Amino acid sequence: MTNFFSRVGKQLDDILVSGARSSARRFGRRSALAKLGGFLVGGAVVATLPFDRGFAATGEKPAPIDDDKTCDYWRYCALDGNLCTTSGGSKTSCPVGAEASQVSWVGTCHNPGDKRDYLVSYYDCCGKTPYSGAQFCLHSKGERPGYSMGLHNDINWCMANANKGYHCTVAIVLGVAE
Ligand code: ABN
Repeated sequence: MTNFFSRVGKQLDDILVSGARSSARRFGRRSALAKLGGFLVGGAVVATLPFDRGFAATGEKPAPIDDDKTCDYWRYCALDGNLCTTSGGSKTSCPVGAEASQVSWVGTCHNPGDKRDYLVSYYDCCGKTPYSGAQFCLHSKGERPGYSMGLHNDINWCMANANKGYHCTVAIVLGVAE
């Protein structure tokens, strides 16, 4: 009887030991480390892929540089006023019922499309009240303090027109800045 119990006990031991070994092989420290290593290497490779992560900082995609309805459009670099593209006109023409100012402000803007600098003239469109839904932009590249009017761009250029009411601003490219 004692022999019987000791044989059964030995068989149970063998079963438990072999089960423990097999589970150590499957779920053991080395196996877990190997899997963790795989995840880390995979994560590092994905992190180095050349995705556009610009939106991560702001939470939104950057405005396209060729969208002339946004302040980021390249030729608006020295424009201080309402965009005519959002006031019923275009980037080069005043809306119906408004006329271009007699005088203007000139800036030098870099066009990332062809990597060249251009002289841009900002004419105000006059004779109409501003459109309430217009996009207002405040860019002052090249502007100097307003001790002299010609150095400052926060000016109503409709001042020389018969009708001095400001409506919006257009941006005319005059030529390449040498
Ligand atoms: N040049 C745009 C503008 C108009 C009125 C006042 C300030 C600036």
